[in-house]
Amino acid sequence: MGEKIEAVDPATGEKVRSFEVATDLQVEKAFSKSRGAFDCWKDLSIDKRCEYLERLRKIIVERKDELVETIRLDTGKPDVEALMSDVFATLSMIRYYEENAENILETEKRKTPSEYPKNSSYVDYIPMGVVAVISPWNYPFQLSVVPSITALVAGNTVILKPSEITPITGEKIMELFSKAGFPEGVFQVLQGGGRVGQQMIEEKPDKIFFTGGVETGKKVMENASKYLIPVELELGGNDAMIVFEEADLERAVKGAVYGSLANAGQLCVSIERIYVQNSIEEEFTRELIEEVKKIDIGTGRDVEMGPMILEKQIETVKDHVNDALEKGADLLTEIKKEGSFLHPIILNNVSHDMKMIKEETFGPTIPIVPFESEDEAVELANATSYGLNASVWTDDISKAKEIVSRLETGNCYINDVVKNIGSPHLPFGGVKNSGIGRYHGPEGLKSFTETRSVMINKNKGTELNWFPYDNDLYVDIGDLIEAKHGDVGLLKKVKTFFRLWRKM
Ligand code: TXE
Repeated sequence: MGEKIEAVDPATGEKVRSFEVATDLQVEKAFSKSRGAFDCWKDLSIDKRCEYLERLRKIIVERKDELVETIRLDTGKPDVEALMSDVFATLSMIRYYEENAENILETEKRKTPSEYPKNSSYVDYIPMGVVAVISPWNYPFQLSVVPSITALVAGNTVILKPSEITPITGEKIMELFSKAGFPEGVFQVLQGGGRVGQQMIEEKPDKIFFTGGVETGKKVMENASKYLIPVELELGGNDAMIVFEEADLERAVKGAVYGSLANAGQLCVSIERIYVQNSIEEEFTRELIEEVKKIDIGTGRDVEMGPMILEKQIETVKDHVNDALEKGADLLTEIKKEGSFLHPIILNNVSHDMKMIKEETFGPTIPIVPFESEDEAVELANATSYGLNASVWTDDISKAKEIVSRLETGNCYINDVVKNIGSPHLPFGGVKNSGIGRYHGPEGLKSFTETRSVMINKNKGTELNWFPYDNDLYVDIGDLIEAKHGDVGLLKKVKTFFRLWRKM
């Protein structure tokens, strides 16, 4: 009997199904199949690859309700959350590639330096090979399918390892890709946990796209470094929300509640810390407490917050809350846990020596910290090892942009939260401990390619820089340096170029 993983419904704690974990031999075979499939897939035109994407998009649209049910079984998240943030966000990304991939990846003409006469230059974006996508449990559909289709449209083949916490969604993804008719071996799913992920790295993929925790991300990078495999890491966040006194208070409160509690806080871009200007702190906090009372907890269509997906995560939340309370924070809501459903936890009097502020809690906690000045707000927001997303709230957009320019984050939202990650046009990724690399947008698509630069020389005869080296060449190069980079007049420049042109 092989190793198994159990799919557990987080809402009930009941085991739903068990899955066979991929053996080392299966991992090896999957890679060899993927390499075989790459030979044909890489040669397809982008247009042709997009036909597969289009078929996949249509199938996802047709089966969206069934997908929501699958995601619910794995995560317990509210139906709207699954439909909007897993299904809709993925469809937008597919459509974006259908409409833009060809343009983004087309051969680009580049300038050629004047000392290379009769030369021309261009850049090609070429497929890398087999891409390993290792994905997490919080958005098991979006965070698996988006990197996978990005790699595929760029001409790579993909092996996806979904999180061992959400294998049902992983299986469903494979079913959808098969239905869309992707050629055998172009896209495969391997079920399993860390051991399978590690084994995949040993098979030396040509790129690894990892989404998950910082510690695991470091391990992935360390293992990949043995073979110099390029690694893209989408890790956690500790996102700050900065609310200035002139902001629309009602909107900011509602935004804070959504940003902190969407997916029960199990979201890499969830609001983890709220900094509120002194003068409005009291009113903001009072309204926030009232707004949080409106949140319905449970599963299905008309609830806002589902269960914690992973038991281990409940322990992290408890640990962060206890640490804050021991260090003097005030609890503004009751701590309530029903099964794996946690109720929102609002705290004030929190400080930067508490885990809740320093680390990623990944749960439904809302710590509020007052600030006096713009400088203080920026300093507090940057006082973390993470740098994923942040939001700035004020009616004064120039002021907001100035604040944003001083924040150490990969992404920022002015007067809103979270959904900037859903724009396919914008690159997304973190700085500091939040990761390495960008996906989404043109930058993200290109990151799944190798850049090949090409120069063509239509010159006849010999070249100025070729052997032999002698004093004449030394003088010529010296003159060229003066003409190109020195402070000489136009006439001297033209004369030098005219003299050397014939030798180039
Ligand atoms: O994820 P892991 P965990 C954060 C969140 C959470 C913490 C840890 O704070 O508390 O990360 O979560 C695979 N080689 N986020 O431990 O372990 C694993 O099987 C290769 C933020 O549950 O990072 C899974 O497929 N792969 C994040 C994937 O890595 C390995 C979302 C992620 O699991 C491996 C999730 C190994 N050695 C958690 N070990 C976000 N950015 O949204 C494990 N894996």
